Amino acid sequence: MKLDRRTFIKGAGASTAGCMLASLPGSIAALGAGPVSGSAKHVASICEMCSTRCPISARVVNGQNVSILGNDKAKSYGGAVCARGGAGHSLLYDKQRIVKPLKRVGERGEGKWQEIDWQEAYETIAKNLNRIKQQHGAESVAFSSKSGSLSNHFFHLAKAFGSPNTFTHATTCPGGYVVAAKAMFGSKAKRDLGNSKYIINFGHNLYEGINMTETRGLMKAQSDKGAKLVVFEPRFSIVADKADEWYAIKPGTDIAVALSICHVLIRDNLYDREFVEQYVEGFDDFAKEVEAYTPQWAEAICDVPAEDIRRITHELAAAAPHAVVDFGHRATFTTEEFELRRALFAANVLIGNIERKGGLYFGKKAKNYNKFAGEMAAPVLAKPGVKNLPKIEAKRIDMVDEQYALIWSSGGIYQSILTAALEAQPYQLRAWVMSRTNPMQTMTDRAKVVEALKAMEFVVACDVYISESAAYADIILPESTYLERDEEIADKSGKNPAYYVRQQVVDTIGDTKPSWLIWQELGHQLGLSQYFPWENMQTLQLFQVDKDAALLSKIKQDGWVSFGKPLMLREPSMVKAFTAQYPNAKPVDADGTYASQLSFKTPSGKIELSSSKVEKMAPGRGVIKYREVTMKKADELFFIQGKVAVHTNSATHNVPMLANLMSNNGVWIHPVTAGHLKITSGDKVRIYNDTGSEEGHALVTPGIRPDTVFAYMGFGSKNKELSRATGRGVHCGNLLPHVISPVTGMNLHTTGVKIAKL
Ligand SMILES: Nc1nc2c(c(=O)[nH]1)N[C@H]1C(S)=C(S)[C@@H](COP(=O)(O)OP(=O)(O)OC[C@H]3O[C@@H](n4cnc5c(=O)[nH]c(N)nc54)[C@H](O)[C@@H]3O)O[C@H]1N2
Ligand SMILES: Nc1nc2c(c(=O)[nH]1)N[C@H]1C(S)=C(S)[C@@H](COP(=O)(O)OP(=O)(O)OC[C@H]3O[C@@H](n4cnc5c(=O)[nH]c(N)nc54)[C@H](O)[C@@H]3O)O[C@H]1N2
Ligand code: SF4
Ligand SMILES: [Mo]
Repeated sequence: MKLDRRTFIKGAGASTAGCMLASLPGSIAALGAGPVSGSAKHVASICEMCSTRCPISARVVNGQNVSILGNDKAKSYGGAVCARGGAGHSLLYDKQRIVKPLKRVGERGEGKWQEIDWQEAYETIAKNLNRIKQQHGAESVAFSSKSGSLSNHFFHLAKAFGSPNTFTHATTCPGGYVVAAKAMFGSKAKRDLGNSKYIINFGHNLYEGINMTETRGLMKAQSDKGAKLVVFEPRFSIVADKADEWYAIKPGTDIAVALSICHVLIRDNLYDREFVEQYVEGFDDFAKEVEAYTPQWAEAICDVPAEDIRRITHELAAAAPHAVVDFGHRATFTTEEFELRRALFAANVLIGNIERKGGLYFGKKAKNYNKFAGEMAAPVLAKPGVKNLPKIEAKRIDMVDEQYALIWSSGGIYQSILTAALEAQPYQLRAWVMSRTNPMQTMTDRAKVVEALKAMEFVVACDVYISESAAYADIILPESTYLERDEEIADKSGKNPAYYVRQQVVDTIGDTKPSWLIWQELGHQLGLSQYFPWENMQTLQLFQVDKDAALLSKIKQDGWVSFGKPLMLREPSMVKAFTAQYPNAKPVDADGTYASQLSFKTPSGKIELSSSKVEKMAPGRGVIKYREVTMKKADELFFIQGKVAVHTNSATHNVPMLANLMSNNGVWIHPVTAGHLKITSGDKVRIYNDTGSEEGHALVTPGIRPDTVFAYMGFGSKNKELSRATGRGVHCGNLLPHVISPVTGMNLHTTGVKIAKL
């Protein structure tokens, strides 16, 4: 193992400089790793190697190691895990994992730590947070966490404490399409890739950015159903490689193709007129707007031949309604994500694929599903919580502007923490408590994140590693890994209701705790005990199932329990199977569907292709429109990023098994561009812009546009404690400017860079 120059302080006494990282205080190595203990039988649980959170089945094998498989009961996941899911044991037993609370004893970010016990950690945090609250108000503390099972308890603590400033990763990832869907449909939408016969994909990287059910859906559509896949991607991704047609679209110009697809659908009378008449509000305004968006117009903007756009649109319409224009996932290509994702949804609306096989649909949670079934087809889970939470008067830092009103419940504008910390806009933030998030890598403008962390009076991080961001905390709280903890039952309903639960597989290593317990115990220490009345996780789970112990035990035993049959309201075969199962089901329409029951939580109750609500929030944006955006300077190259199959965001680059598979990201560059710059594959290069500068190595490939460079994200950590990841590859977040996009509040992952041989 490599020696590290930093000084670590163990217990009360300082260890010498140059101590082995393997004996980092608070790590397993410092404890001396013992044999593996836990369940020798398969335990059904949930993966957390990424936030797809697949159902798994795991056990300890011969006291030696942990085996992780998929759960056969969850058919849409195929009973499988991906490479990262299979590497959970490598995180669990990583000697660099933290297993004791740590207190900073040097400068922020200097890397000097002292092990402390939980009581001291809680007391230190409570003393500081309560002081800041007293002096400046609870709202001056920001709480941020990746959303999911872990964030509920954390945000409950924030509310009990009195701060409105809670943030998920929304504006770095799904916020664009979620906000667009809320504006148009009144709720989130899902896609039924597996049953689609024609799929148009705008950089939805499903064969690398894996989402088990969707990735399998795309595979199923392509291999079993013979679906045609058309991909618009600036680089030759694996999805592009598996496509029937690939167009190397100019970065950030997808909206022009999307709008011209809508243009052709309307002009050539290919759209589903009946569907539009029944369900759509604002069609005329939209149709008028897209009149100008011809394929020729789009070709000039995005380098996609007009003839192909026209032909593809005709093919799409011919396959409709079992066809889909995929609305993507990480919606951060431009500042106009709101318009792009709305335009993509609009194309689906025009072909009338809503609630049809292979199209878009809305989640069927138990409450709604039971209404259709006319009986308790699926249990409805109760939501644990307390009624008497304090009323918070302070405004959120990101909600001062009306245009952002649609974001509220999806996590806030994460990067607004930077503006509030550094410019006191709209007021000063003074403390940051973060859990399962690593903004230094994942937010953008790393230097500003460092500045913001340094400007804070107090910082707490809860993680499984000393992540790049945790390295700047005052107190680090070590969470048990997902294999060591129990959590609440989670709702994973899709076309029918489904539940699953995370369960402990192995005995807890070291002095770690599950985060629900951490936030409860901290709540007590903060003097907020009345808001944390539950005893333990079992109490919470029983509350969820209304004391139905048999149901709880079934969910735990099977690990995946789904109810009823998949239902899409406008799909005759599905409605038929549904009504055959439930004798008291709602009566069907004359055409044998529930089409007349389809309604939308928008002001008009219809799908809003144009929206007066949006016009009021953000004047000029009621109708979906093309707006030109400048992503780079004339003499720069586009810089874009994506996921790689064997790593997760910023989370796994230090996990030994995955670091062994891949520990560096080459910078993809086209041979012609490389030739001009005298760069050949493997050369050391500098990639730089006004935001930052990074060193890496070139990967010369024709699989990228000549005006674009690409790197897989999450590499190039600058934190010495993550020794397997430090300095390996280009750190993308260090090159991306701090931006808050209109309406969605999204940050931005595409920018301009220059590149030079070193
Ligand atoms: N430049 C650039 N930036 C991006 C992206 C990009 O493509 N390019 N992608 C964006 C996207 S899509 C997303 S979703 C975000 C994700 O960004 P984040 O929300 O920050 O999530 P991760 O990087 O997945 O993981 C964050 C931290 O969680 C810790 N962690 C892992 N498991 C646990 C656990 O069980 N408990 C606790 N307490 N901590 C744990 C990890 O060690 C890691 O430090 O990044 C975004 N940022
Ligand atoms: N293995 C793995 N799987 C993951 C994750 C992971 O980190 N690793 N993270 C999970 C998470 S949090 C998410 S959000 C999803 C992300 O899922 P996706 O959004 O599908 O994946 P990304 O790779 O982030 O980005 C999508 C693709 O967009 C391309 N691209 C960049 N700019 C443009 C553009 O202007 N136009 C077009 N058309 N394409 C462009 C990139 O080259 C990239 O291939 O993946 C999830 N699954
Ligand atoms: S996609 Fe892979 S890493 Fe993500 S939850 Fe599923 S198995 Fe785990
Ligand atoms: Mo994401």
